[in-house]
Amino acid sequence: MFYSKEEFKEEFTKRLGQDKVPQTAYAVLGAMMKELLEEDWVKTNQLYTESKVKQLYYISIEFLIGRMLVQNLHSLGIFTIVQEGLQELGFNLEELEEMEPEPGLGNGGLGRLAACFMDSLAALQLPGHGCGIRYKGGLFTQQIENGFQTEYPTDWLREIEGWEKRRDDLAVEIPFYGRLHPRHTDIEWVKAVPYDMPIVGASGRTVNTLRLWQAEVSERPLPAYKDFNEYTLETAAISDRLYPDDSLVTGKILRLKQQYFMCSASLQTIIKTLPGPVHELPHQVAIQINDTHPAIAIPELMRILLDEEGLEWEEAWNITTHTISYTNHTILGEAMEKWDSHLLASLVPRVYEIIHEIDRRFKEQLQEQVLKEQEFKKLSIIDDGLVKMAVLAVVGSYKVNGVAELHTDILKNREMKELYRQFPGKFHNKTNGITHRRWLIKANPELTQLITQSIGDDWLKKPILLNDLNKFIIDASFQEALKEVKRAKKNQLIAHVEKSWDSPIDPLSIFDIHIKRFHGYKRQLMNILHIQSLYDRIKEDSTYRPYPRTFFFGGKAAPGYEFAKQVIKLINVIAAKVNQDPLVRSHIHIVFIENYNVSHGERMFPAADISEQISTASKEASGTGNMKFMMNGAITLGTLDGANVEIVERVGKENAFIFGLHSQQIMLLEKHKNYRAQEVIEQSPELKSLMARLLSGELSDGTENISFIRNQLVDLNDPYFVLKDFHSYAAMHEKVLASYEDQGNWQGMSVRNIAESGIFSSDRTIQQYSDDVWDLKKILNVY
Ligand code: NBY
Repeated sequence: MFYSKEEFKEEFTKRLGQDKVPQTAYAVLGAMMKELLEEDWVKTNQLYTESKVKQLYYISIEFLIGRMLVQNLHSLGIFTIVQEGLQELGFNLEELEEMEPEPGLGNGGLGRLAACFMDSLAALQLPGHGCGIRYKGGLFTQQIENGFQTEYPTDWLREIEGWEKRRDDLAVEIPFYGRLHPRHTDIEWVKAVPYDMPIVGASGRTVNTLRLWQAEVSERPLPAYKDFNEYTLETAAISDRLYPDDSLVTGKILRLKQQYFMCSASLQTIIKTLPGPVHELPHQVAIQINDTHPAIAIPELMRILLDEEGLEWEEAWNITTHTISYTNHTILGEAMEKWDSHLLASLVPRVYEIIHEIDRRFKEQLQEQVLKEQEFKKLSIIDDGLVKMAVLAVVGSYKVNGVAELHTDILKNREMKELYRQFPGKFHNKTNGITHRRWLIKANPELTQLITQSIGDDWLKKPILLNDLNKFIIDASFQEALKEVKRAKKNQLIAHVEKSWDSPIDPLSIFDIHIKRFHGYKRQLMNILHIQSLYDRIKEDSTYRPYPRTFFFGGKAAPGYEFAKQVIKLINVIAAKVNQDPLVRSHIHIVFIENYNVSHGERMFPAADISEQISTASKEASGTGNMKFMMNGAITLGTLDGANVEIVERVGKENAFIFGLHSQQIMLLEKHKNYRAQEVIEQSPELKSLMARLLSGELSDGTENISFIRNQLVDLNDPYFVLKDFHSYAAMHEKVLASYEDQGNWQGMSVRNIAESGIFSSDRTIQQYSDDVWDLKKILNVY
């Protein structure tokens, strides 16, 4: 269609006609790109079908893909010609990009990981696809009103035509409810219609598919007792919106419906389109379940194999447990999914019957061993009227992994030690990664250019080659150029933020950034308490005049998570005070980024000097923001938690700011229950004063409810060790300031971080999954 800038301009102008407004330009560009990738998409699919290669299906309740326009331009290799061509025609690509609604189909790290994996699979030319839900409403839009988070529905499907293609021809029917015996009757069928999104590989012509399912009313008859209106509403609700909870599991029937809907639709399709006999499934297909949300795929696959394919139990079980593998993303107890047996039995009676049988057989097998009662309980899939999805996921998978070395060790030695003892060979680690194409090449073209000028462009395809930058650590001119890039990215961020933030931001200040979901264990509270202590010190000590710092916060709290919402409020209250104080504001400044999402992230990671990764050690399974910061040259200020451990291993302790209790120490304190927050407060005059004023409401503006924070720190005995780690955190901040003064050393640290970040590309992660778990073969789409 077009191969040069001139051809692009000609075609674009022709299609645009007289309607030269940005909306039309966006639509025209989108349509041209869809046409451009269509042929490769069709060819990729043909190739996969005809060559009968093994294919991966990555099932996830979330895919936080972010905007696709510019990403796809990069992948198609036409970014520059389109950008320049548009400019010459009087359009601004950045402005057009802003028109694309943000597909926020995820909460945080887990959903974003799925999106990075899609990108890497296509880039590595591996046959792997995503299966998920086409939520009409993505994650809520956050607004800060009077300092409080308020939530508004997000309608990403509005107005503008997206990248997807509806496939009515591939719709399937999902069975809910009904009675089982003598056969399954009175079923309430729901139609699942796929919307396919192209995932364009960066090199070559691989275009994989992200298939998102939408729930619609079925044409099949309803059971006599069911009211049609009720049925219609219930059906639409299934793909209506994403659950905004990233940590707390509530046993809501709608969530279970979503899970089963997505799994059944995906599995039915996989089985229907198998190129060979069903007993060869494990050689033709790998299914990865992203956390336990799709764990119901295990009994659902059994159901299909038993009831629809007519296999015997043993063979069906053998096939299932050689096809499905499971990734765990959390050890937080409250995030472990447990479903009420009655709920499952009513919603998906046959599936529940199968779970029951899986549990019965597993327990029978366990009877042959001598096990303590406690151990037996831990190994039970059904226990106390609840179905423990993590146990089901381990028993029904051939591989189980954690997402960072520390996290996997904790699974093996603590959280899942009984299961690990039963299945030692199943457990393995796959440290997370991020796609350097979005988080470096797209988000930071300035840095990309500097790197390429310095080490050539092989690293674009082999990010591990970023290692070559190590030779520039003490290179003054490289350091100077790097500083220039950082300055440019800070100014771009400021230009973007200042529209909505009314106090001016100092581009020469240290940008200290804490962006992620709000949660107790992520300890945004520790950060803001520390800032308050800096404020106090500047006020009280006329000799303390620290180098200017801007503290950025961004992130959403689950709507029902009151404590997290009060922390957001506290940050905004303290921000208002700090930012309007003439003495203080030239030293410290606070910015709260409203409605933090992927697009904000793309502007923030490149502008950061300091990456706040301060979770309570052992609680953050991996973290992936830490990698995005590192790749953009920010230095980690963090605990030895999740993938921070591996980041520090690579860059060396001298190139990070590490503080706080270690995971072993935290776990011991938790086990022996001998931590006393009150004692910590008593021993520290600083904390004592801070806490007294905080809890008396002196730091409040009168509208927040400080009792949630009091409850957490005092009544609940500070479960995330905010007070315990406070001083070592504060001391490390002082070290940051001191280090920043030596710019030569600082820039060297920054180079070192970039140079070591290649290993954290999701290309590495995906290659490891492929080698160790999925056994995929690279397929070249040449024709
Ligand atoms: O997964 C995150 C972990 O906290 C983080 O450490 C890790 O890096 C990342 C990728 O492995 N977990 C996470 O983001 N979890 C969720 O967002 C989530 C979403 C939905 C539900 C539970 C958790 N849910 O119950 O539906």
